[in-house]
Amino acid sequence: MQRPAVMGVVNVTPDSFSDGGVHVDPDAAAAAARLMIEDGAAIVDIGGESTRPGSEGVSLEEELRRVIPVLERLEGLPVSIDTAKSEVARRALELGVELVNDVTALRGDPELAGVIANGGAYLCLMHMQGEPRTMQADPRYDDVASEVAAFLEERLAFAVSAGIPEKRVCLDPGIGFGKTPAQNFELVRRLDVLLALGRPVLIGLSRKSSLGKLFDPEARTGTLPASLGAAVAAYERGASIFRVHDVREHVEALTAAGAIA
Ligand code: HH2
Repeated sequence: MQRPAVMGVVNVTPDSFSDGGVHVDPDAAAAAARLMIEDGAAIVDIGGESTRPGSEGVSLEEELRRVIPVLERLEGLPVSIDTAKSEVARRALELGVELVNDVTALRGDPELAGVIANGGAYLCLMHMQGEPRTMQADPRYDDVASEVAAFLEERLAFAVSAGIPEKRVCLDPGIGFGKTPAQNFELVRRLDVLLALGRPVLIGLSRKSSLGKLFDPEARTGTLPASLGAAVAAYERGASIFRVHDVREHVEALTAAGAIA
């Protein structure tokens, strides 16, 4: 079993579903990212656009205004950029960012694949059914695990054909992106179907509403203990990268799980 790697989340947004408004000041965002690295994060994911259910997206100018000052303050540290925009990625890579986390899996901006290939960056390809504005309306699958795997296999082939080496790509089933709680849990339960593609799997369960809904049908976020339990369950099924808001707690939980594994 691979050692678990934790990706800390810093959303430089007013409206992210769980940390919206917390890190809008660039000094505060950079300080939060540094603390996550001290707490054991392998990388910190900086995002300037919320993709929560119902969100509309932001302009290029606004996204740059949010993330560039933070990236400037983090030069030399392990950072990824959560963006679907090639210009944001290009500027981020110039500032030393190592990984592009694209929730559209290279279906959004046609220039993005070239920017990643030329910059020699790592890439996370994520599955999403529909788009954030409407994706939770009525998600449907015949077989969620095999449909998500087929999508990611096709997107991986596309990335490789665009010049991004396969060994630089990780795959993510996109927990909460056009999926019911039952579909999210089935994806984790059947992670072997994704692992068969031969790439590391990243999972973002942290604070997601599927976890909260186990206890309260109206919940919009999940609790920390539920996030930790779900991360360990995903680790035991082969996930190796964990995108989380509470870094120290996940590092401890996953280190314990890793010691037993
Ligand atoms: N989840 C969110 C955003 N980006 N990227 C990947 N690869 N996987 C995920 O599961 C994922 C992601 C949503 O969480 P968050 O960033 O906390 O919220 P928001 O999109 O509202 O900013």
